[in-house]
Amino acid sequence: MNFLIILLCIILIAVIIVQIGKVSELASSIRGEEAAERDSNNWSARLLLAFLPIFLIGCIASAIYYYPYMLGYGPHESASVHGLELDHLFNITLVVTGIVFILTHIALFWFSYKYAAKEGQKAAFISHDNTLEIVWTVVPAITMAYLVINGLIVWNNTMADVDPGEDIVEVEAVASQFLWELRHPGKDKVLGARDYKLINALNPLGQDWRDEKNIDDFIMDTLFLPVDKKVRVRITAKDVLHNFYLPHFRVKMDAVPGIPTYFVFTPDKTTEEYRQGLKEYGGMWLEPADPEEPDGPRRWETFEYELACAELCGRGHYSMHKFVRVVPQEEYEAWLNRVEQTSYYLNNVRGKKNDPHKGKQLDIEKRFYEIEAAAAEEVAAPPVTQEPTTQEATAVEVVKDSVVVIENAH
Ligand SMILES: [Cu+2]
Repeated sequence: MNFLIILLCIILIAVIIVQIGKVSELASSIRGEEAAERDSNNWSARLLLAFLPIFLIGCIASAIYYYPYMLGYGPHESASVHGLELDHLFNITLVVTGIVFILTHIALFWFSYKYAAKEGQKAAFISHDNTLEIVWTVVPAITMAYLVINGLIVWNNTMADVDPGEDIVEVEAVASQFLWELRHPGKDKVLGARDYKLINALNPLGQDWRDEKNIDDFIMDTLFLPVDKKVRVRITAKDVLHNFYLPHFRVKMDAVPGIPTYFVFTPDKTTEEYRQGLKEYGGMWLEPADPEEPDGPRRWETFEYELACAELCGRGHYSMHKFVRVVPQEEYEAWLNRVEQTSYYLNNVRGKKNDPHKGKQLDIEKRFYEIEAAAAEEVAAPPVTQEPTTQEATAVEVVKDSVVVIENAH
């Protein structure tokens, strides 16, 4: 037994000696690495300091370069009333965060240089500093409170709904993969009832035809809006999450299946006024819209407000795009008179098996006869200005069809 213990001790002592040898070997190699690390630290510190002016100048230069392209700057002043308020708030936030951004980055890179590891230098131990802690708590608290309170005020103004009985234009935007269906309430200004259970190939929005308010509702290809009038958009989706986004009007709202949302805004610049603003701004807006046609229309002349989907909703997300046209009130009324005949009900349901108003003379039809008769008397009828796009070229064709429907109804 004693022999075993002595043998174990000898083995352990041998192991310890070997380990001590290894440790001293490691220590010497670490001393070499330390020198290499110090060298690398010094280089990193110098490079970080050199990066500071390049980075800050790059940030400022890119902001100046993209200035005319950014919403809220250059010629892109908001085209809606609440948008101006939002842009102002964005600018305040940008100034505050911009100052913090620049100062913290100067401190970050300067400190990396100044306090890089040096031989024989020990880090100072500061347990706490009351003044410093009060300053870095109170200053951000006051700034954040200012931004948040202002944000809440602007949010409440932006999200305010319309008052009952207020004179507004209400339209509906229904999103689905991958298109927008924009429903106009027609002359009665009231959107008809819908029920998702009624949705089928012949009734894409699930309109309840028993509700007479549906009779004059029509689908717009371009979102036509009158200037200086409150617009309320009912927003919903059929399948997945989408987002109703009108960048020039600072309008953005999720379209959620099963949860109706809305947005109220007042466009205060017609498409033509916005185009004039772009023309006055000059620069790239004076270039030809099509580079292959140098004498063709300029970019400012072809500008259109746009509606886009701002939620990555699937493979065809990019194609959820429509134009928005803002026109003076008189032009809007004239447009409404022309396109009212695109009523979905009259063109697709009237007289069919599922028509609940079969055999009944409808007011809208009487009105159309009068319009048709007046149009026949006029030598040159005004052209339909609603522009067909690649997605739905229904507007013009439906006008043609509606004449057929009206004739059949008699
Ligand atoms: Cu979408």
